[in-house]
Amino acid sequence: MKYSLLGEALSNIPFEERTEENGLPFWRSVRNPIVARNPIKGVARIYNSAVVPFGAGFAGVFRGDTLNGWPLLFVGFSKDGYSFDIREQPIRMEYENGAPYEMEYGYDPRAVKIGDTYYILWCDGLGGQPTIGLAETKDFKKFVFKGHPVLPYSRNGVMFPRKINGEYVLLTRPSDQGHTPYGDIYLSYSKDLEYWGKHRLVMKPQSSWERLKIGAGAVPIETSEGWLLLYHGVTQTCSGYVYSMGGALLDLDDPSRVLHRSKNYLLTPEKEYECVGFVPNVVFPCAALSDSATGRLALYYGCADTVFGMAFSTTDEILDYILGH
Ligand code: BMA
Repeated sequence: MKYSLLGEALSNIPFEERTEENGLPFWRSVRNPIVARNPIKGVARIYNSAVVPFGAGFAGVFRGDTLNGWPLLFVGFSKDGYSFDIREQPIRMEYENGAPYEMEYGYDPRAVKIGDTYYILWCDGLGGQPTIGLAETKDFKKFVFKGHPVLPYSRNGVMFPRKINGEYVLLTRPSDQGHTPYGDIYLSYSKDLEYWGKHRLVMKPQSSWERLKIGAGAVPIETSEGWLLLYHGVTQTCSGYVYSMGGALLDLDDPSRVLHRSKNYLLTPEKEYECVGFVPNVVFPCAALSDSATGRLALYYGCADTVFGMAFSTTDEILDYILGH
């Protein structure tokens, strides 16, 4: 391996050899979509969702749009990282005192393990307005709601997988009430997961394919060259938005510093299940598994706001692509 992955080894990472030669660093699973339409009773579409290693397999927090059009979060488990047993009851959260947390809606979840705790972040309603919700779980059965790190309006909350200089670090994308036609990635620090501050701008749209807005995607991956951030970028065409995936490397000690950033996208809607659906032309990364022993990476991403897919790459291919473009 040319570049090292500094995270943990994951010997059971799902992985497939390269099948696509389109000049991009990622290739899609031949099993896509891994979650198809109408996946569980009462849910029409599961797409932008989070997957993490859990026990001997994997756990997922899924965005499911119900038959009345309302987005909620669902939990699921998998032995192999491909087939998930997704529970039909939406996730119920509680406050630390055991009182139920009434979630207005929940979408685009991310999940990260820090120490022995999994933190779930998602787009949550606060007074009906979108912002980031934060919850913790150890077993994916009991979810304790920890509050809203930032005020409305915000989306795409993603936490780094370890403290940096003694503090938790959170990426967000301040926005507005609707389908925001702008947006930059910011970060905030916290010593206790309760009070967040020291807000910094990380990056703004740069290339034409992301000229409207960008938002953090998967949990940043620690490499010898910096934090690998896979993010989504949106452009506007005469027939609507197009969501692609970009890649950047952030400074390990000061992740508000962008060291390198690819001018080209790393993945863009090409397959029919990415180009046709509830919202056409969307690839929306939310999670990535990585194996430090081999440098392999498995990406989970939503496709056309309709189904859920996977793509694969290696740290060497991704970093060479970012550094070369
Ligand atoms: C964003 C979010 C995502 C969605 C995308 C494309 O604003 O709502 O959940 O995938 O739009 O519709």
